[in-house]
Amino acid sequence: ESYADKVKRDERYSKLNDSDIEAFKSILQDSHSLITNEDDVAFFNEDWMRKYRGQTKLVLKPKTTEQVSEILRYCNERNLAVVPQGGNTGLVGGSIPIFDEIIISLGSLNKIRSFDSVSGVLKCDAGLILQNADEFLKEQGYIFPLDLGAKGSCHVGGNVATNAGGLRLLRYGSLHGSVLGLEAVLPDGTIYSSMDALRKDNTGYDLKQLFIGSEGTLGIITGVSILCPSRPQAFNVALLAVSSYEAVQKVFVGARRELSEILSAFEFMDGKSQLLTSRHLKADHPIESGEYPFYILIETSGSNKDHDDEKLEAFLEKAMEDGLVDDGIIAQDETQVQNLWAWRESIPEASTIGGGVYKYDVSLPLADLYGLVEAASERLSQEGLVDIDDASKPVVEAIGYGHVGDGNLHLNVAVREYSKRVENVLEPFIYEWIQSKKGSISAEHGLGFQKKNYIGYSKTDIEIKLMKDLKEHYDPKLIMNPYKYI
Ligand code: FAD
Ligand code: 2HG
Ligand code: ZN
Repeated sequence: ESYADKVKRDERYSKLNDSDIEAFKSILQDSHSLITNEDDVAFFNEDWMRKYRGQTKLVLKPKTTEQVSEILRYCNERNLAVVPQGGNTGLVGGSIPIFDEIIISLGSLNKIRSFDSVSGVLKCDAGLILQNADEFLKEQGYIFPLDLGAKGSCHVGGNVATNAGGLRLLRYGSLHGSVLGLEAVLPDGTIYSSMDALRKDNTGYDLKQLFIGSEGTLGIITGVSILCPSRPQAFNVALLAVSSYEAVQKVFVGARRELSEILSAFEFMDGKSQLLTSRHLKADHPIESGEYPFYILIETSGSNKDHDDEKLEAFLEKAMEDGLVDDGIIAQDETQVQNLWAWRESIPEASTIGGGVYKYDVSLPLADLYGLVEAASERLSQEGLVDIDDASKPVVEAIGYGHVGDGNLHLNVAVREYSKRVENVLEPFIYEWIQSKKGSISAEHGLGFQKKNYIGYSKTDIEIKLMKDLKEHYDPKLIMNPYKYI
């Protein structure tokens, strides 16, 4: 997608020269930590959706917090703009440069620092891959309090920088609660650390919160201290089919009431999303893809399998008797658990089936949640833009799914190519619709580059001014992740 019309390179930033490269080589002390080869750099310049492409000529991969500090101090003095990059799985174009900003990848800062098996506090480097963190915790009988489809690539630091929500926020809450401390490097090289943080500590401002969800605009997170729950011993997953969005809401109310403390995820998917996923996975749906207008995935987790099985079965029996659930399946073993989850977790990939996707990650009052998918679909149809089988139409399908338990919808408009025509039909229409329902234009993915001009739909002028004041205080030369939301 071309975005040169949206933003111009800011000439206040210096251009990289040979002596800069020499300076970085001497900081990093290792030729593998500095990438300049065009083919290798290309990988870091492009985002997961292949929607945004930067033009950096340099990727730095520091191995220590001190190296990050020296790099930032140098860049700040030289007015060189930078982009922190974790696993590059972000979905709003925040992790790639817009022009020639230097990428600072955290991929080599990836060690577990310590784990306290009594308190459950994990301390790790920011570049640790989420799945690696969880696998380590599994051996200790603990679980990472965040889970998401990108776990094999995303970093714990990237999760904190985006305040990722994911599939189990319903159970374990937001990172604003579970992160106990951070280590971060400010643009002038100052190392801030609250890694020794305790569960309770009311001594002044809670500074770490500023970095959680800051999307690389204030500093680089290098270390994370996080409280991890005990790993549940029993997991159950059920996939259900229902005939209306009304029924989705009723099943949710019932699940909270009857499954209560063992409910760990409540996700919904529309029939269209399951049809696309079926084509993407080249597999038959466990129930029947597209046959029902809505599907629900319920996960329970607890400490006693018999107890959980009994509760889930009784709940489903009642939901079917009440006519809320039309069909359903309960996973019988670990393979089936994974298989049922795949029909939810593969949707982001399935949404790229046509070549591109416009993503809207929104918070809405539950009653209005699916209304946005209907409104967007109607608008696209009125314009004659959608057809799942007709390759001459730019849009494949508009699908809705998400973390219904958190009031978080993912509207994905799968397209055959990125085009201004489709974008103009969708934006700002979608943002206006969300504002009219008092929702948020980003529930969990952040603003990044995609929504940089739309923050006003969810924040007041005063809020935006306070954010800008903070940004200018911590990053007076504005070298951190420029051209993005702030
Ligand atoms: P990146 O993409 O590399 O970076 C994201 C942003 O954080 C950028 O602005 C970057 O500059 C900044 N950043 C990264 N690391 C640091 C650091 N160490 N210090 C400072 N800034 C940093 N998100 C959800 O909330 N819930 C989901 O369920 C979910 N599922 C996903 C499923 C898939 C298949 C994919 C592709 C993405 C999904 N996401 C989800 C998006 C989500 O934002 C990311 O997966 C994840 O949190 C980003 O981590 P990352 O390491 O890839 O960060
Ligand atoms: C999810 O919940 C992620 O699967 C990704 O947040 C959503 O791709 C999306 O739009
Ligand atoms: Zn999500």
